[in-house]
Amino acid sequence: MSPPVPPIGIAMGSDSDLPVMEDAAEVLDEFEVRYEMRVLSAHRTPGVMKEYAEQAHTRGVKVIIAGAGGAAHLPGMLAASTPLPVIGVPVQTSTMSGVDSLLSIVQMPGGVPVGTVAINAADNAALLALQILGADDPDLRDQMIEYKDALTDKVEDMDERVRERSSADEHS
Ligand code: RP5
Repeated sequence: MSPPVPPIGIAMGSDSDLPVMEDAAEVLDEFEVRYEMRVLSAHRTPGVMKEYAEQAHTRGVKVIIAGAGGAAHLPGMLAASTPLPVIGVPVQTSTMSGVDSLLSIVQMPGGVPVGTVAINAADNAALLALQILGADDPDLRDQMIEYKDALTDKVEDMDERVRERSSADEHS
């Protein structure tokens, strides 16, 4: 029997996007949620990309995270051909610092949304994908609550350290 299809698909336009998209994979590893990774180019392998988008939900994928840079048409073109939620990650380019990718991904026409995170924020894309899955998965939702509690603890520690430093300065 073949293993079940992972609920999250991570797609990217080129393997040059991989260093950024690995951040999404790391978050999913942390939550022990399985994913599949593909290089699918909207411009260089449009047929393969369309087939992936059209079939993902029939195979059991539930959310697609898509990263691309420059013209960055991949997230939008996937969204055009899938009923699944697509989260776009604008990958930073050397020429325009990723603003080109961001605007390209975020400016979708009405009716074909792509949820867009900040430039290179593949980690946030993964967290959002987990939150979407968690809406219907109490264990995953509990893990997300723990994650957020840990963030709160971290910032409270920061606050304590900064406040200690300022009162030490006051008395020096
Ligand atoms: C986009 O063009 C890719 O997503 C990548 O960010 C950018 C450059 O691709 P390569 O020239 O590195 O293959 O399609």
